[in-house]
Amino acid sequence: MHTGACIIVWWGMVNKKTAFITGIAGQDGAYLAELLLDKGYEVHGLLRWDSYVDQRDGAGRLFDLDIVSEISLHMGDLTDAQSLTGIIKKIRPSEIYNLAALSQVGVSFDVPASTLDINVKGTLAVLEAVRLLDMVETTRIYQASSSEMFGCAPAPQNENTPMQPCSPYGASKLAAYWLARTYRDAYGLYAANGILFNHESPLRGEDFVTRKITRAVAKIYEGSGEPLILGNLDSVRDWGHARDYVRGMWMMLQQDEAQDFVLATGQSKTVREFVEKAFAHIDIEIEWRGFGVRQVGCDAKNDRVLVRINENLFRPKEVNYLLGDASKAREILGWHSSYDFNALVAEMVDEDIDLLQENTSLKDDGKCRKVG
Ligand code: NAP
Ligand code: F7E
Repeated sequence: MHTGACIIVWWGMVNKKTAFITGIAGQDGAYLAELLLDKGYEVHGLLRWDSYVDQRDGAGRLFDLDIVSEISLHMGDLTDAQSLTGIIKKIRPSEIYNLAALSQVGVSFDVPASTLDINVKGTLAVLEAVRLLDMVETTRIYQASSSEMFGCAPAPQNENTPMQPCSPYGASKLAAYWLARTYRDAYGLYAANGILFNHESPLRGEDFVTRKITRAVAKIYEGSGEPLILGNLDSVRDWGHARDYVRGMWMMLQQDEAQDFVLATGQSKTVREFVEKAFAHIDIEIEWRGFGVRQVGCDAKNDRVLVRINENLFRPKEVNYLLGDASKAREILGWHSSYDFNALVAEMVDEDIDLLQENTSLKDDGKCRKVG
């Protein structure tokens, strides 16, 4: 090798960026890890102990993306500040993406104290670790903030919209958001809040409404007679694709100064429209009949009931209307969302059909089921 080439390789090795992702086994963590590996980063991730012990299950998305062998996984918990500090001290990452959270809004009403412990104290543990380890000059932090912080504030929402969270989850994310801003202002820490609107994908958790819908539609396509049971059909969300949003997270940490950014598509749809679009993808037209919780969604061709409502799935308080204005991210980061709503729904339904067919053929062969 030429001396020049040697120097370039050596320069690349000593300057290889190191990223630490909390919540690496979640939807965003997995896509972000993939993106950072593609960019040449050394990638480390925090895995909760039970996910660590049973990685095939707990880190299923990293196996699905076929990247698990390229990542260093560390057993820990966001709420265990000492062990977290120990991990950060060992890795000394140049970028930390704090994605770990109790992220299910409905669940946060049932376990509000755990929600605050993980989402607020966990974030504080990350910020404090960087400060106490004297890494303020060398480490940048991305904080996973959320459009749920806007709660009932009028749409469209942007970085200047006053926040009015209406769930324990929204309140916890707002507290964490302010902690990140406080550490930025008080200690000069590079901490950027990404205020992300809903983003989905085939890797979305099955307890979120989009994936619940696409899985049910795929099962019906494959012959299931079970209807899809949902709660509030009329809430409005601004749904994008997770791959676009993790790219935005990385962009936020490449600026000269830390700032907060909204990421959103600027298009809003109701849950009802998502249901209709997902069924339309398998050539079923949904016709709504009845009112309130007695409403049903029928196959317009044969009257078969495909969607029912269960009032237990309604939340104690709902965020009715989320629609993001991402002009700041477009102007400063050059970020844009590349998927439209139809493409997102189609990809999720198709992937769920493929997954069911793969699982069925594996079962027919008498082999193990695919994990994912
Ligand atoms: P997700 O799929 O629910 O992933 C969250 C991850 O956090 C999971 O892998 C979970 O691990 C981990 N985790 C939970 N508690 C933990 C703890 N105590 N210690 C360590 N890890 C813990 O969420 P996501 O959709 O990827 O979202 C990523 C982040 O962005 C979250 O902070 C979420 O609140 C935020 N956010 C998401 C959206 C969205 O639409 N997706 C929008 C705005 C903001 P286990 O799997 O082991 O439980
Ligand atoms: O609900 C309604 C539900 O749970 C969307 C998280 O990633 O995005 C996500 O929070 C809507 C709500 O997401 C069911 O009432 C109806 O109005 O998919 P979801 P979310 O609450 O918007 C934000 C930005 C985050 O930060 C969060 O981490 O759908 N809905 N029927 C239902 N929702 C669920 N889960 N299940 C139902 O059966």
